[in-house]
Amino acid sequence: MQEVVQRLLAGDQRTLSRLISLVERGEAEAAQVLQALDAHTGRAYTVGITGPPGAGKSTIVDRLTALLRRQGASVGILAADPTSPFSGGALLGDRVRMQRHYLDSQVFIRSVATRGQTGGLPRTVKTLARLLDAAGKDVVLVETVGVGQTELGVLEVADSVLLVLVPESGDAIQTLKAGVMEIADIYAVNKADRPGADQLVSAITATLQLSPNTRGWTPPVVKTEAHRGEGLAELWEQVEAHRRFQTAASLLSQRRQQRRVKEFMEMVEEELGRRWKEQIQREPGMENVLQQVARGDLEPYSAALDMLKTSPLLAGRSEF
Ligand SMILES: Nc1nc2c(ncn2[C@@H]2O[C@H](COP(=O)(O)OP(=O)(O)OP(=O)(O)O)[C@@H](O)[C@H]2O)c(=O)[nH]1
Ligand SMILES: [Mg+2]
Repeated sequence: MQEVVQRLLAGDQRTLSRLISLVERGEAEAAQVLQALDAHTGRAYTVGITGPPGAGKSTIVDRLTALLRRQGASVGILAADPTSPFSGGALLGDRVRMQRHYLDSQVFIRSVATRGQTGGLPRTVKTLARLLDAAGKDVVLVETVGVGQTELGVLEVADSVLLVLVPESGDAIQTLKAGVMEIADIYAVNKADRPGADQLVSAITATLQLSPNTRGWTPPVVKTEAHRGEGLAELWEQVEAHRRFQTAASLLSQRRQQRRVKEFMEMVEEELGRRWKEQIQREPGMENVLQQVARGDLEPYSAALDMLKTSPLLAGRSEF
């Protein structure tokens, strides 16, 4: 195991790939590896890129990666693939869009399936971001499609959140209405080559002025034309500015501490859920209870609570 850890710390991409699979499959060895790596994390800066489907998130990620590579920074990319009806074929498109980085040993790209997760990002993304951090990536970019409230999860993994909106899209206005704006640290109005970009910038700015600014940071709005690489340098400058702001105000460490606690809680929940299911399946009489619930002899809501009350797993724990 020690050898694997050493190889990862040295930035070996194949080891990184293997460890990511280990974590995704939830294998026992993952815990030891993560523990050994923990002291080597905290260096990478994580940026979440979210926004409606097709807004240009992957194009921005691709361009930012190129820019960061020119600055000599190494980059890890996690693309949350929601496998939702909204984004069919997105992954293939991303592969094409990010093709030029696949051969670069200083860029690591991985898509993370989020199938079956309800809302937000799966816990795994937080864990994987830490792996990329330990592997020495200077910047970790996390792309997530935001539909409705789902992009809120990106808050929990990123040091800075970039919300990508586009003119001429009902989505943008929906997003403004949905209050999702609160999560964004920086706005990109992408596809600024299209009509309506300036109006969208004004609309965002106006909305920001209405919402009370409790964080001491007014999110900048940057116009971009990602497909041509326009505005990307300014966008990254704003990320850097946000990083400096958060560091100076001790907000960055706070944010990261909260993230660790959140990951811990999610892991507890996940593991409890898993153990419960196992236990429940083994419990004598459970088959019978399930049949009664199915037939209508037992009411699902109250029967679940009754079952928990009498389960040996919780015996003597009245606080449940
Ligand atoms: N006109 C114009 N097209 C753009 C711009 N940026 C990206 N595109 C195009 O918009 C399309 C979608 O871009 P993506 O980067 O795949 O968007 P995405 O947000 O990652 O999409 P999903 O991951 O599927 O939600 C592609 O065809 C891009 O070439 C831009 O600034 N202007
Ligand atoms: Mg994409």
